Amino acid sequence: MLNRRHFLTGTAAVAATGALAACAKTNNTTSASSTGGAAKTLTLGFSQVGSESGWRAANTQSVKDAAAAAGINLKFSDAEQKQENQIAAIRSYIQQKVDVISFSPVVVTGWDTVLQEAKAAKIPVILTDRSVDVSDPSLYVTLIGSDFEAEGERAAHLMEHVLQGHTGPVNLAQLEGTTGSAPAIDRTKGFAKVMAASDPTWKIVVTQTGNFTRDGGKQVMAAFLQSHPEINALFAQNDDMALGAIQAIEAAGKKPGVDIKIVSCDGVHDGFVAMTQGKINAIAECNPLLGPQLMDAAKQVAAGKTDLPKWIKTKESDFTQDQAAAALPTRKY
Ligand code: GZL
Ligand code: ZN
Repeated sequence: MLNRRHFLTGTAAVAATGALAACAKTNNTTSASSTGGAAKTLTLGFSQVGSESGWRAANTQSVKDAAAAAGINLKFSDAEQKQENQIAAIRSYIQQKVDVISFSPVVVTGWDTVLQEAKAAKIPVILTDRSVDVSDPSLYVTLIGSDFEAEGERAAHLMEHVLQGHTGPVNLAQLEGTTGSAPAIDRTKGFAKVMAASDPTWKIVVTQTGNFTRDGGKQVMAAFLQSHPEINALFAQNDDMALGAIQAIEAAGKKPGVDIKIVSCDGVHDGFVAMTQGKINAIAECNPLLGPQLMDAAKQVAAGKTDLPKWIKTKESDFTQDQAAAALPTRKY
């Protein structure tokens, strides 16, 4: 196998025999690769929240699969739900001079400084999944993610649907997502907005974070049932906390989906299975498959396009128990 130097000499020899076209093509390729002019592989630095839920696992897989399919060199880090780990990861991507930085911010605040460092380093930033509260919106190019306030409203409408024909008071428990995260803040807001306009006898008697994990949902729901035995409806802000709460409800000798109606967000596989078992009554889907849109956006910003929409909203829908069995076989996550 000729090494590169010999090969280049060979190419020059071909030029001498007048096969200019072949040589020009080869030279172009050679000269391009020797000057690095050929299409450079794009390097994307991605900081993921953690691995707290089935949604997160599906989101991570989507990012990795889409990077591979797009021929993008992905540097991936898992922050274990700690903001300081995400900030450190973003700083390391800046030092490595990646072409684009992307992350799903665990909470909405505390990003101005590190995003100003990325801006100073002229590295464009794309948000996925969750948004940030920053003083200067130019600190990121676009957010690819869901409308969480709409998800909260959708969940409340699903709860109305599930409670149709219910007589007597509705005593709601709410399991909130990670404190300070965009989904927790906005799902809470959206759910409350519809509740306020709904039947005044409905009230949220207790609300607390379960940090988007199954264990969190189980522990907090067990405590809820101790302090509020009158609970007959639960809004869990993700399926994993609903699945944990189901364990606590059953341990307390009650039937989830019957004695306590349950609506959650996400629509992961196990959430659909719980609906087919009659344990979750309805789910407001939150689509984790953001990878392909992220890679498209990364290629565009790397090519200098900066006029992307500030928010690329994710498409998603709602599911009730009766639709779950039919939908399950074709679910992608
Ligand atoms: C929502 C995402 C949330 C999911 C949870 O887009 O940020 O975080 O609802 C996940 O399952 O942990
Ligand atoms: Zn309504």
